[in-house]
Amino acid sequence: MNPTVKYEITKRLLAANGQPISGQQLADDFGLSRTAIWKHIKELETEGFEIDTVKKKGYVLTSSPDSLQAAKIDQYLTTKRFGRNIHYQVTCPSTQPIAHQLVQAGAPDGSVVICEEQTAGRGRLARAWTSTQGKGIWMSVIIRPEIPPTKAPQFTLVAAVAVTRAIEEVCQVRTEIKWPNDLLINGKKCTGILTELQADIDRVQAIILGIGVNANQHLSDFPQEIQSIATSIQMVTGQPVDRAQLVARILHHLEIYTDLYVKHGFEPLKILWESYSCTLGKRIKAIMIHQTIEGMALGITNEGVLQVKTDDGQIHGIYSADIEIQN
Ligand code: BT5
Repeated sequence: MNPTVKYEITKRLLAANGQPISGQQLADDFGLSRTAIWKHIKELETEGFEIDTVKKKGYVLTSSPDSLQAAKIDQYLTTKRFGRNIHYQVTCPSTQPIAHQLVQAGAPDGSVVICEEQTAGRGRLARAWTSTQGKGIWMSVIIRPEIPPTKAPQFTLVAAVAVTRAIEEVCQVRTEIKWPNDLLINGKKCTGILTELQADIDRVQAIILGIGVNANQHLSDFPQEIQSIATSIQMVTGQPVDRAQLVARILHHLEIYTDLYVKHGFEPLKILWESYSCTLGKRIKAIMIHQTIEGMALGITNEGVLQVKTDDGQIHGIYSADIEIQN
């Protein structure tokens, strides 16, 4: 069965807003028989779409599954490039290696790999990322900016601002950014960001931005060992999140902030980042692979480097670390 036709039929049904769509019209538009259209409709039903057949009028979509397939995201998309090429899988080990392969195959700027469940989701330093089936947003966005590799790490901060804004707008809840890659609600982690890179010596080929958002989990969906540190948006607001709408909004802000960053650098985004930060002005412990530094988090530079003042008055620039906030 042609996946493009199925995608287009799904889009048409979603856009019809409960109005019937004639089977004959679909058949004419796609150059197929009515039986072929009917087969696509039956397949959509196996995927959880509920479709009534109304005599002499056509097909009516009465409900659609809570899934992240392209047609569902597409109905909310406002972007030019981001999310215009979506690779959807129900389950996969991790969206990151798939995105890396797509980069090699020439996937365009703004391509997205997204799934319902990751069986081997990953965080930084090969840590595990829990990605429960159908409850969150597990996606990798391929970005192809014209920048040198030294400007790539700030994409974690750019993405943090984009996701924060999107969650605030779609779910009416404020998240705080814990430098560099965590979004917290009430001090618990609801989003993690993983920035990976394919680059030549002097030019970025692609940034592979992994974004994991806990949307609709209950506490029992998290493994015991992270129940005290993790949260989901629904756990805080009590409202289920329309994941497809949130994905589209994240992509909306990500496209705008990416373009802004590539054109004007981090400075215009820094004020926004600072306004959402829960790290600055606090006493923190920065745990790095070979060193731990304790002190006051003063600010970030335009390069995204965290500045920490230790008790002896020295100021240290920290490029990457795990942060514990102490007050
Ligand atoms: C991160 O790493 O926070 C980056 C997470 C990126 C996940 C996305 S999902 C789509 C894409 N595909 C992938 O395979 N990954 C990306 P880090 O800062 O190292 O945090 C990892 C730590 O967060 C773990 O060691 C746990 O303590 C905790 N953790 C694991 N799963 C979690 C979850 N679902 N919610 C909150 N905390 C979690």
